[in-house]
Amino acid sequence: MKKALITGITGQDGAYLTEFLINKDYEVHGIKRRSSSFNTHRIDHLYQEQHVKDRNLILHYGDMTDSSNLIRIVQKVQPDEVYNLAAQSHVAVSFEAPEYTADTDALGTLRLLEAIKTLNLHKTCRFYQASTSELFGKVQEFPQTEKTPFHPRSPYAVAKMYAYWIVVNYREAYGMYACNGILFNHESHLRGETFVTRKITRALARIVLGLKDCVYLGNLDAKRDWGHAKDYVEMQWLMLQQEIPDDFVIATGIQHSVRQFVEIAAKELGITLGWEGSGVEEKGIVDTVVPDKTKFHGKQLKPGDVIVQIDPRYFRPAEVETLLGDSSKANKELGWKPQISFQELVREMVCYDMEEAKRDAFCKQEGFRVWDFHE
Ligand code: NDP
Ligand code: GDR
Repeated sequence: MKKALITGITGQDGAYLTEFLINKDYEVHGIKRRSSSFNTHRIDHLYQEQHVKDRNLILHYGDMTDSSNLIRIVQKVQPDEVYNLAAQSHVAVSFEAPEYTADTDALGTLRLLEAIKTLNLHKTCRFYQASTSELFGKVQEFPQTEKTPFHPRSPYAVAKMYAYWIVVNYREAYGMYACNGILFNHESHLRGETFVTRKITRALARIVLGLKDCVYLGNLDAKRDWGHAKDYVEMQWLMLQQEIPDDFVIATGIQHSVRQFVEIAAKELGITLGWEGSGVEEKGIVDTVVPDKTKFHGKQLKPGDVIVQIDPRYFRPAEVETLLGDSSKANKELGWKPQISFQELVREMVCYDMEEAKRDAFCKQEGFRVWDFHE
């Protein structure tokens, strides 16, 4: 039985990858952070209680900022494969916490590689690094491939650029099997609630059910190449099963704007949106609405309702305006192709958030308090 160690196991990709590896008969070990509240909801369905014999999912407390802890975990687990998914992964937050982001995303990667090397596992243990399309930042070539020059535009992207090169360096210097997956944006119903896609699907569902009036967004014209996380974790595993380690771009090759994402998600809920104004004045206004789809206990959206507004607080000090990936290399060398379409992705997210919103609307109707949170 192969052993995999996943950092960032409690995140979106960590959850999909854990399920994928368990289905492949791996013993999966994950590093979770100590938190004042439960933080394992994405993997709770896979977790087995500590007293169960022959468990295939084992969690260890740890943090990418703590080298002795990482050494201890790697020593204990003796992994065949390490997937380094842990990161302060929010680009906007990285402008507010640049030092912590660098510590976790850049130095954290170095600490983990050093742990493997110090324990003399670098000839046997394979290493996957969660690299990112944010490395391309101010893009210099369309679409972006493994050969496109980097121009990072945020503390997050700069930290990930260090991580990218230190992985290449350990491969070249010590002959380690280490790979960068340069992944473009990938989403799902498990996506963190403050990333734009989930923020939109969650907010629209709540607006439709009368739990919220309006969603405030930043740059509606940013364009991204959005895929499904489930497709992308398969790729992470595939990259570690080759003869020679290499770096790969993973993307769908199709681009949409944030504005289009809002429109398509709204359509799934029976709403056609129109736009008025421009820049910070811009508003998304209900044009037509399918009555029964949005009716819940008397609340009814109507044409003219403003459900999207711009809040300049969501603009970034330096923006990545447009990203579009070309994953021909992964397609050719690894036989990888995404299976889930953009439309299916949006539908899945909307349906999931509608179910959650219905539950909250029901609780509210029965007199229970329902909380929203700051996005
Ligand atoms: P998430 O934000 O959902 O998950 C991040 C994970 O990292 C969480 O488990 C989080 O723990 C953990 N983490 C954060 N800081 C630390 C730390 N200091 N020590 C240990 N663990 C920590 O990200 P995704 O699952 O979406 O992404 C996975 C990786 O892929 C990240 O590295 C991200 O930067 C990268 N990436 C993601 C893309 C995407 O579109 N999703 C695209 C390209 C790259 P906790 O749950 O406690 O917060
Ligand atoms: P990104 O994802 O920065 O691409 O990083 P995010 O969903 O945060 O932003 C995508 C684009 O949408 C614009 N935007 C908003 N973004 C957020 N979060 N909130 C808003 O209200 C809003 N309005 C407009 C942003 O300006 C941006 O242009 C994600 C993360 O998963 C990274 O870890 C990963 O490396 C990259 O994808 C690839």
